[in-house]
Amino acid sequence: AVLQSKEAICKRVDEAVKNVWVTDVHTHLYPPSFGDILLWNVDELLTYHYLVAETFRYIDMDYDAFWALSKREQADLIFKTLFIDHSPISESCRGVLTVLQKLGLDPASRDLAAWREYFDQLTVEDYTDKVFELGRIKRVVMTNDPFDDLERPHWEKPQTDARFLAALRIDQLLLHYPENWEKIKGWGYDVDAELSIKAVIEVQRFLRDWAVRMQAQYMAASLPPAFKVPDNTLCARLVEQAVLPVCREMNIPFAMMIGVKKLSNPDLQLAGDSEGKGDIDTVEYLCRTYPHNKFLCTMLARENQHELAVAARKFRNLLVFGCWWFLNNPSLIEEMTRMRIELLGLSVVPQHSDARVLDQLIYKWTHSRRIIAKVLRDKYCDLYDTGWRVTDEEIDRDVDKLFGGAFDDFLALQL
Ligand code: RAT
Ligand code: ZN
Repeated sequence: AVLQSKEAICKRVDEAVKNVWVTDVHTHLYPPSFGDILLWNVDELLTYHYLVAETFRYIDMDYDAFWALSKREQADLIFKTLFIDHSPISESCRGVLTVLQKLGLDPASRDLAAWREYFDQLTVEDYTDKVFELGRIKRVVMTNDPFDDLERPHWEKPQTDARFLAALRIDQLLLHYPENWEKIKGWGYDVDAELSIKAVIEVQRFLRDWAVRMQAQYMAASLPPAFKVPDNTLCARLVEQAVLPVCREMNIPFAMMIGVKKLSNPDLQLAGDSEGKGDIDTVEYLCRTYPHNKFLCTMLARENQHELAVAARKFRNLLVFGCWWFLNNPSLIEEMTRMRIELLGLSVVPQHSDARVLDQLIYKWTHSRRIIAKVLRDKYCDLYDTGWRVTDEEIDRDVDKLFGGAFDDFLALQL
């Protein structure tokens, strides 16, 4: 039906965004069958590395002393520091409270012991169902690293939980080939230190084997600000000579997550990475030179966002996704989502969760849905002012695109 007022439009947008089942294109989650490497519960929520970094803003404890604490002790300290000694107004702190609230626990109680008891009574299988239901999550794409000794054994047999799709993560190959080529050789691929032509063919075979085994939706890497192609580096050669040919042959995208300065402060461990501005010319070079390859891209610097959206206007083989990591904050999500929709319409994936802890699916999507709905309300109301009229079905269709449809279309695209 045609929507005849702005009030009706806003109501429909809110409903559509609240109800849509999400495809989350980048997470660090695993199916329950993978056991302990799937993180969940309130202690994991509190010890999320975003909160660890924030805690060190306030405490003078030695880094080593913090890392020597048990997980539960770390969680206690983080809770005391970020929630009791100060009000939890940062986005990551607020996220913990949204999760508790949505689970039906009472944030006002400040009763960490009671919250722990709640989680102690759950099985991971039931809890996974519950989180997917509460968050209205259809599917999540994982981060699957064949170099991870804890994860690799789980791929000896096929993964059958259809809610969890794989992504072949290749940071270790692209950025640490000198440290890793002997490992690859040990797995039966005839590679060498200098990356000879024969080794390139073998790296291709390695990538193909893993992409097939995992049924990878895409290959992905998190890359430094200085990531540059073409270049006479092992990384650039691997991208052009091994990754892109196999991606093309399998018609899967290469996802570039550009702008991480790894271990800017090593004492913070996983929480120690920083960000820097990346090189958009590399993204444009790749899209132009490999028009039959597909590229997913997200960049970590706010300063890259406009040029990245412009690049996507130039190249249909580029799909921009998510407000990554330090950008996953309400003010920046709103700014980026507005700009992207203004430049790219519905051909964008506005958000991914990057959830490392299962429970985070709940808050990351609750918070993001609200902001995306706000932006959409404005955009449809601006349309209304031109005299154009939309139907409720059209709003549903558009929302579906933003929360998964555009990603599915891109995966299916044959160039
Ligand atoms: O957002 C994060 O949790 C980061 O630590 C990274 O995992 C980043 O998203 C990545 O995938 O490298
Ligand atoms: Zn990530």
